[in-house]
Amino acid sequence: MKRALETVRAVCPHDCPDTCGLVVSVDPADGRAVALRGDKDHPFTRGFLCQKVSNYLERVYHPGRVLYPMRRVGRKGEGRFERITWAAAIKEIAARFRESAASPAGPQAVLPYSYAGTMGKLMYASLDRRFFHRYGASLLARTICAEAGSVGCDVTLGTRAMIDPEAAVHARYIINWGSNTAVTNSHFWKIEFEARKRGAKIITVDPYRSPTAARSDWWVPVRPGTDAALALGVMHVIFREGWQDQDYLDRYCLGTDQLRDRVLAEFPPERVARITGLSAEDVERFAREYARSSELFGGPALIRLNYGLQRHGGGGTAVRTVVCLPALTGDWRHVGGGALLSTSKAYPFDNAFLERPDLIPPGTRTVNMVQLAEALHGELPGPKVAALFVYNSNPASVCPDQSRVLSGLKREDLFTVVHEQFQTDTADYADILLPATTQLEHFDLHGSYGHLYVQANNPAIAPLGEAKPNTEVFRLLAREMGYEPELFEVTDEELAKGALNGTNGYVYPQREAFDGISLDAVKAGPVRLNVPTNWTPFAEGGFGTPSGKCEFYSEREARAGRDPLPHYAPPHEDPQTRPDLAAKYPLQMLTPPAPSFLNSSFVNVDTLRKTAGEVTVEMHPADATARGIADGQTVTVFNDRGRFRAKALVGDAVKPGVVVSLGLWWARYTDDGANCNTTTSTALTDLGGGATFFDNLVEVTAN
Ligand SMILES: Nc1nc2c(c(=O)[nH]1)N[C@H]1C(S)=C(S)[C@@H](COP(=O)(O)OP(=O)(O)OC[C@H]3O[C@@H](n4cnc5c(=O)[nH]c(N)nc54)[C@H](O)[C@@H]3O)O[C@H]1N2
Ligand SMILES: Nc1nc2c(c(=O)[nH]1)N[C@H]1C(S)=C(S)[C@@H](COP(=O)(O)OP(=O)(O)OC[C@H]3O[C@@H](n4cnc5c(=O)[nH]c(N)nc54)[C@H](O)[C@@H]3O)O[C@H]1N2
Ligand SMILES: [Mo]
Repeated sequence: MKRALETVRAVCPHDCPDTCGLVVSVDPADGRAVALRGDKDHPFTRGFLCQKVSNYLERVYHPGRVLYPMRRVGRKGEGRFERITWAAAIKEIAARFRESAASPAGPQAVLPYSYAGTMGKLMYASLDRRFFHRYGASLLARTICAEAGSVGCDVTLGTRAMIDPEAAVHARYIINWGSNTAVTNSHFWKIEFEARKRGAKIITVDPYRSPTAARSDWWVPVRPGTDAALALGVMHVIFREGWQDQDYLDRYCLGTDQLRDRVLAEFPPERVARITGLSAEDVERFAREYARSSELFGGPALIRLNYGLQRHGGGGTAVRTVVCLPALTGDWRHVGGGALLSTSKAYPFDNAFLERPDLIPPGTRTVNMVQLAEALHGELPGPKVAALFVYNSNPASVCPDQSRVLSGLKREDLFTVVHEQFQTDTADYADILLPATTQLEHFDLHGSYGHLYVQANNPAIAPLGEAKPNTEVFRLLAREMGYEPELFEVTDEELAKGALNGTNGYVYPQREAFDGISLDAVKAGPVRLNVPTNWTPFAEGGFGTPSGKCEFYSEREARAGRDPLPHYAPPHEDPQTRPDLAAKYPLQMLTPPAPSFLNSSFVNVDTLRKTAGEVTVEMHPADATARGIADGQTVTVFNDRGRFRAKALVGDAVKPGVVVSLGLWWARYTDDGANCNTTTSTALTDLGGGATFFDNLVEVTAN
């Protein structure tokens, strides 16, 4: 007789706004997961999964899983290892850490390096942070993705731009701004399409005709890094025509007169057209449709703002500027109107309880993760990194200035630990490689940055091989170091309970969002935060800024010695302001991830790599012809930092002067062992110290 399968409720842990509910079927006879599908009862993700996660069991049971602790036997980067025991691995790591702490460089020569391989609250940041804080390691500024926009939003709104994503069905003019929503946020894209059925118009502001742009009613091909200029031009037209919601401005905003004076004087559509590469008519049309959305389309306008515009020198200011728009039009008043970057701040998790920042020794330096190349070569203030502990991240593939990251990882005097599920490009450089569990093998608690439900991930299967969750690795290390049991002998469930109970962390705007939400309830299925249906957080102002208003004029920015008003800051590598650099490298290159990868995750899953095809570079026929490049030909993309080979795709997905190479490939699956990050730079954004991956001038040659 066939035995009934057990079903377990789980959560997709990957760095994506959708945070899907999963249902895993396990065969009790051998404890093996035999099926994984979307949770139909999840109010937001409704049972639909992306291609990557529908194939998740291929990832979990991948023959390339790291299953045992290992020590390097070959040269660094060769990826040859021998199996050792957990006890030996932990002993060796602790000994190296003690050695570092006793050396003249001190504990700050140890650098933890992690990002969002998993977004689970416990595996992303809990005992790992406690451990490194207790030890006194260098702090890591986790800036590689979202910091420019977070700080940009914060200047204007005092929190992230957010609305209830489910309310977006009521929007009637939807702008995907630097957002490949159809791919990177596919459940929200469904909502956009539902709104479209009800009469909404969908537009996409993107230099690349992404899948989202291609399926929108209007593709607005702004020149890379010039979004702030576009937004300021739109404001010019709104004020010139008197289309602003003066009542909203008078009640809830600060600095309207200064903003109006600036945009009327400095950002007429003709100037904006020269900066952005759009026509003045398109700027006028954009402003008209946006500001008069109710009249023209029957409802409010919504900006789905994402990360594309942030990854440029002026990316922080671009976000700061774009999120001023819904206050000008008063769209925040209306259900579904406003702007949405991230709902993460709606969750009042007690991060201080999880991470214990009070343990950080005073004066500890912070290393910006974008500048790993500099950190490994001893070019930052403070001690040269002597030991690196990598988890939840694959810096050899995802960091800018890849050649210098790799030469740093090759240093013979560097001790590198990598805790991973797979032998990634980074793992190849490890001295000690530790096996990590996947989401099916551990417990975790989840918020989301794209919806408003709290979820628990229940473990479905036993850890494969000797894999251990992140929390357990730091329990073992803390024990070996002799650290306080009250800090580390805490179970994952206790951590989750504490995270749900507390409200010590920075929380805005809804402190009560967790009231009455118990861990038991969350383990049984997704629980909506305590926020009203069709939540409109800023309908009556109530912003998180010091003044409580939407701050066009920012006293904080003035005090920091920066421009107190929204403005346009050109990219670092801008052909208009850097003609010297553009003479050598005339093409602005964007490198967003290929749809079937998640940054560098999933590249090793055969089905998904086949879908992605190969490394390509998309270019306009005018640029191809000028270089004697034919469609389908292999070309070299390069600048002073590095080079990589790619297949040229010649077509009209980009305008002249822009090229796109979808990432983020692992070295072993490319012809030349390099990916697009050989060409990207470690220069930072104007606000937040973020990465500038898309601010990158290159040349392409036909050989
Ligand atoms: N399938 C899939 N989903 C993902 C991810 C993934 O790798 N794969 N990554 C996840 C993560 S970590 C993140 S942060 C999010 C990212 O989500 P998105 O921000 O939606 O994704 P990106 O592809 O990085 O960038 C979006 C678009 O911005 C465009 N862009 C580049 N420069 C500019 C510019 O100057 N101005 C404007 N207006 N647009 C510009 C790019 O061409 C790209 O089409 O997605 C998450 N979801
Ligand atoms: N050129 C260019 N570079 C980019 C980007 C781009 O668009 N263009 N995107 C940037 C963005 S948006 C981001 S967010 C970063 C992402 O950079 P990363 O955070 O490094 O993301 P991933 O490439 O997904 O690698 C995550 C790794 O964590 C591992 N992992 C998953 N779960 C666990 C776990 O529970 N424990 C441990 N120990 N490991 C685990 C996975 O196997 C995977 O190898 O990349 C950035 N890099
Ligand atoms: Mo990201």
